[in-house]
Amino acid sequence: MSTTSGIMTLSRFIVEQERIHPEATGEFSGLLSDMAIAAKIVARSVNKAGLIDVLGFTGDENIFGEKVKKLDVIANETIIHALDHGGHLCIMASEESNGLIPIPPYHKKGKYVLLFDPLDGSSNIDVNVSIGTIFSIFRRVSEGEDGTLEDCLQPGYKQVAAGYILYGSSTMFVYSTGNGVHGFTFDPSIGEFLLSHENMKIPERGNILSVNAGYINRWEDWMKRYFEYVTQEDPETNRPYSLRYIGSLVADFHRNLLYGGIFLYPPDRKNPKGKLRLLYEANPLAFLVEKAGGAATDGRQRILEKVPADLNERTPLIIGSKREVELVHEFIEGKR
Ligand code: AHM
Ligand code: MG
Repeated sequence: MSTTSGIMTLSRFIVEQERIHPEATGEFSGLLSDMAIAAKIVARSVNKAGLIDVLGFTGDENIFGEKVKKLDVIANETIIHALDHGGHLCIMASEESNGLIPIPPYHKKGKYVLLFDPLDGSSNIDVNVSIGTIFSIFRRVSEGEDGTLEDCLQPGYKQVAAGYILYGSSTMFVYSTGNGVHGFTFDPSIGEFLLSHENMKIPERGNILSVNAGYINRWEDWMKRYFEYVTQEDPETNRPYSLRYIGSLVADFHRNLLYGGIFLYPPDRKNPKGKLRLLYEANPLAFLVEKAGGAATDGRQRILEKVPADLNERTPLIIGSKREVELVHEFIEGKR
């Protein structure tokens, strides 16, 4: 006999979490709920992505004479418009927008700051491979009504919440407010995210390695030695690590979170600071991985301790199971 008593929707979960904090005003819950609505709208666009060609929208303009927007632009605009009028935010910034995104003057301002990458994994958008949205939430530090750059350039350990939406074989909403990392799977038949992965913990070790090994000749010496090491037969497991690289950070991160392993985007000869963005990619995932028991560094320090100098700052990223990150550091420090 089926029962619905055990079903926990994202909205109910958010409200129940709020009850744990008697001082909560509901503003934060409202912000997360708006994010969930944005996620559903973006998921709908992502699911229709392949139909653009079928419907003949191949040129710069669609049949209505409108410009066909790229999916990452659509996702960016969707998130901005789903969140700019809720009264919860004072400022936003996005990987897709230049500079700060102010809250329009006619909307109420709130005490939170939202930073996001609307559609991560852009090279996979047109080929039906998993992509995602990543978000990071801070409490404002500036005085005055409108948020400022200072509100956006806070170190990652000050995040009050972070999460991602993975548009994969199903759509998932994963987030943490510091109290566990929780995953919800979208059920399109009822239009709700349902709790499917409560309190996720990343295994302490894992032999999945996610890195773009095509850059091997640009890598620094420690990275080449590490790669050589993990591609040898491991006497314990009788096999080398498995290389798994989707090219969508969210999807690679999600798999490694569940199975254990490590993702690296190291510095290289061409990109001494790596490629990934501190504010929109590294910080939110570092927050999540630490809450799940893992680790994230730039090879020198914890990602969450880095003080950003500008919105588009890039950082090398080493993120995943705790022991795997420690192993990489042994190579960086020349111990191996
Ligand atoms: P994007 O924000 O333009 O999509 O770039 C970020 C993506 C990550 O999702 C992915 O891990 C990485 O870039 C892949 O880069 P590369 O092709 O250099 O391996
Ligand atoms: Mg990105």
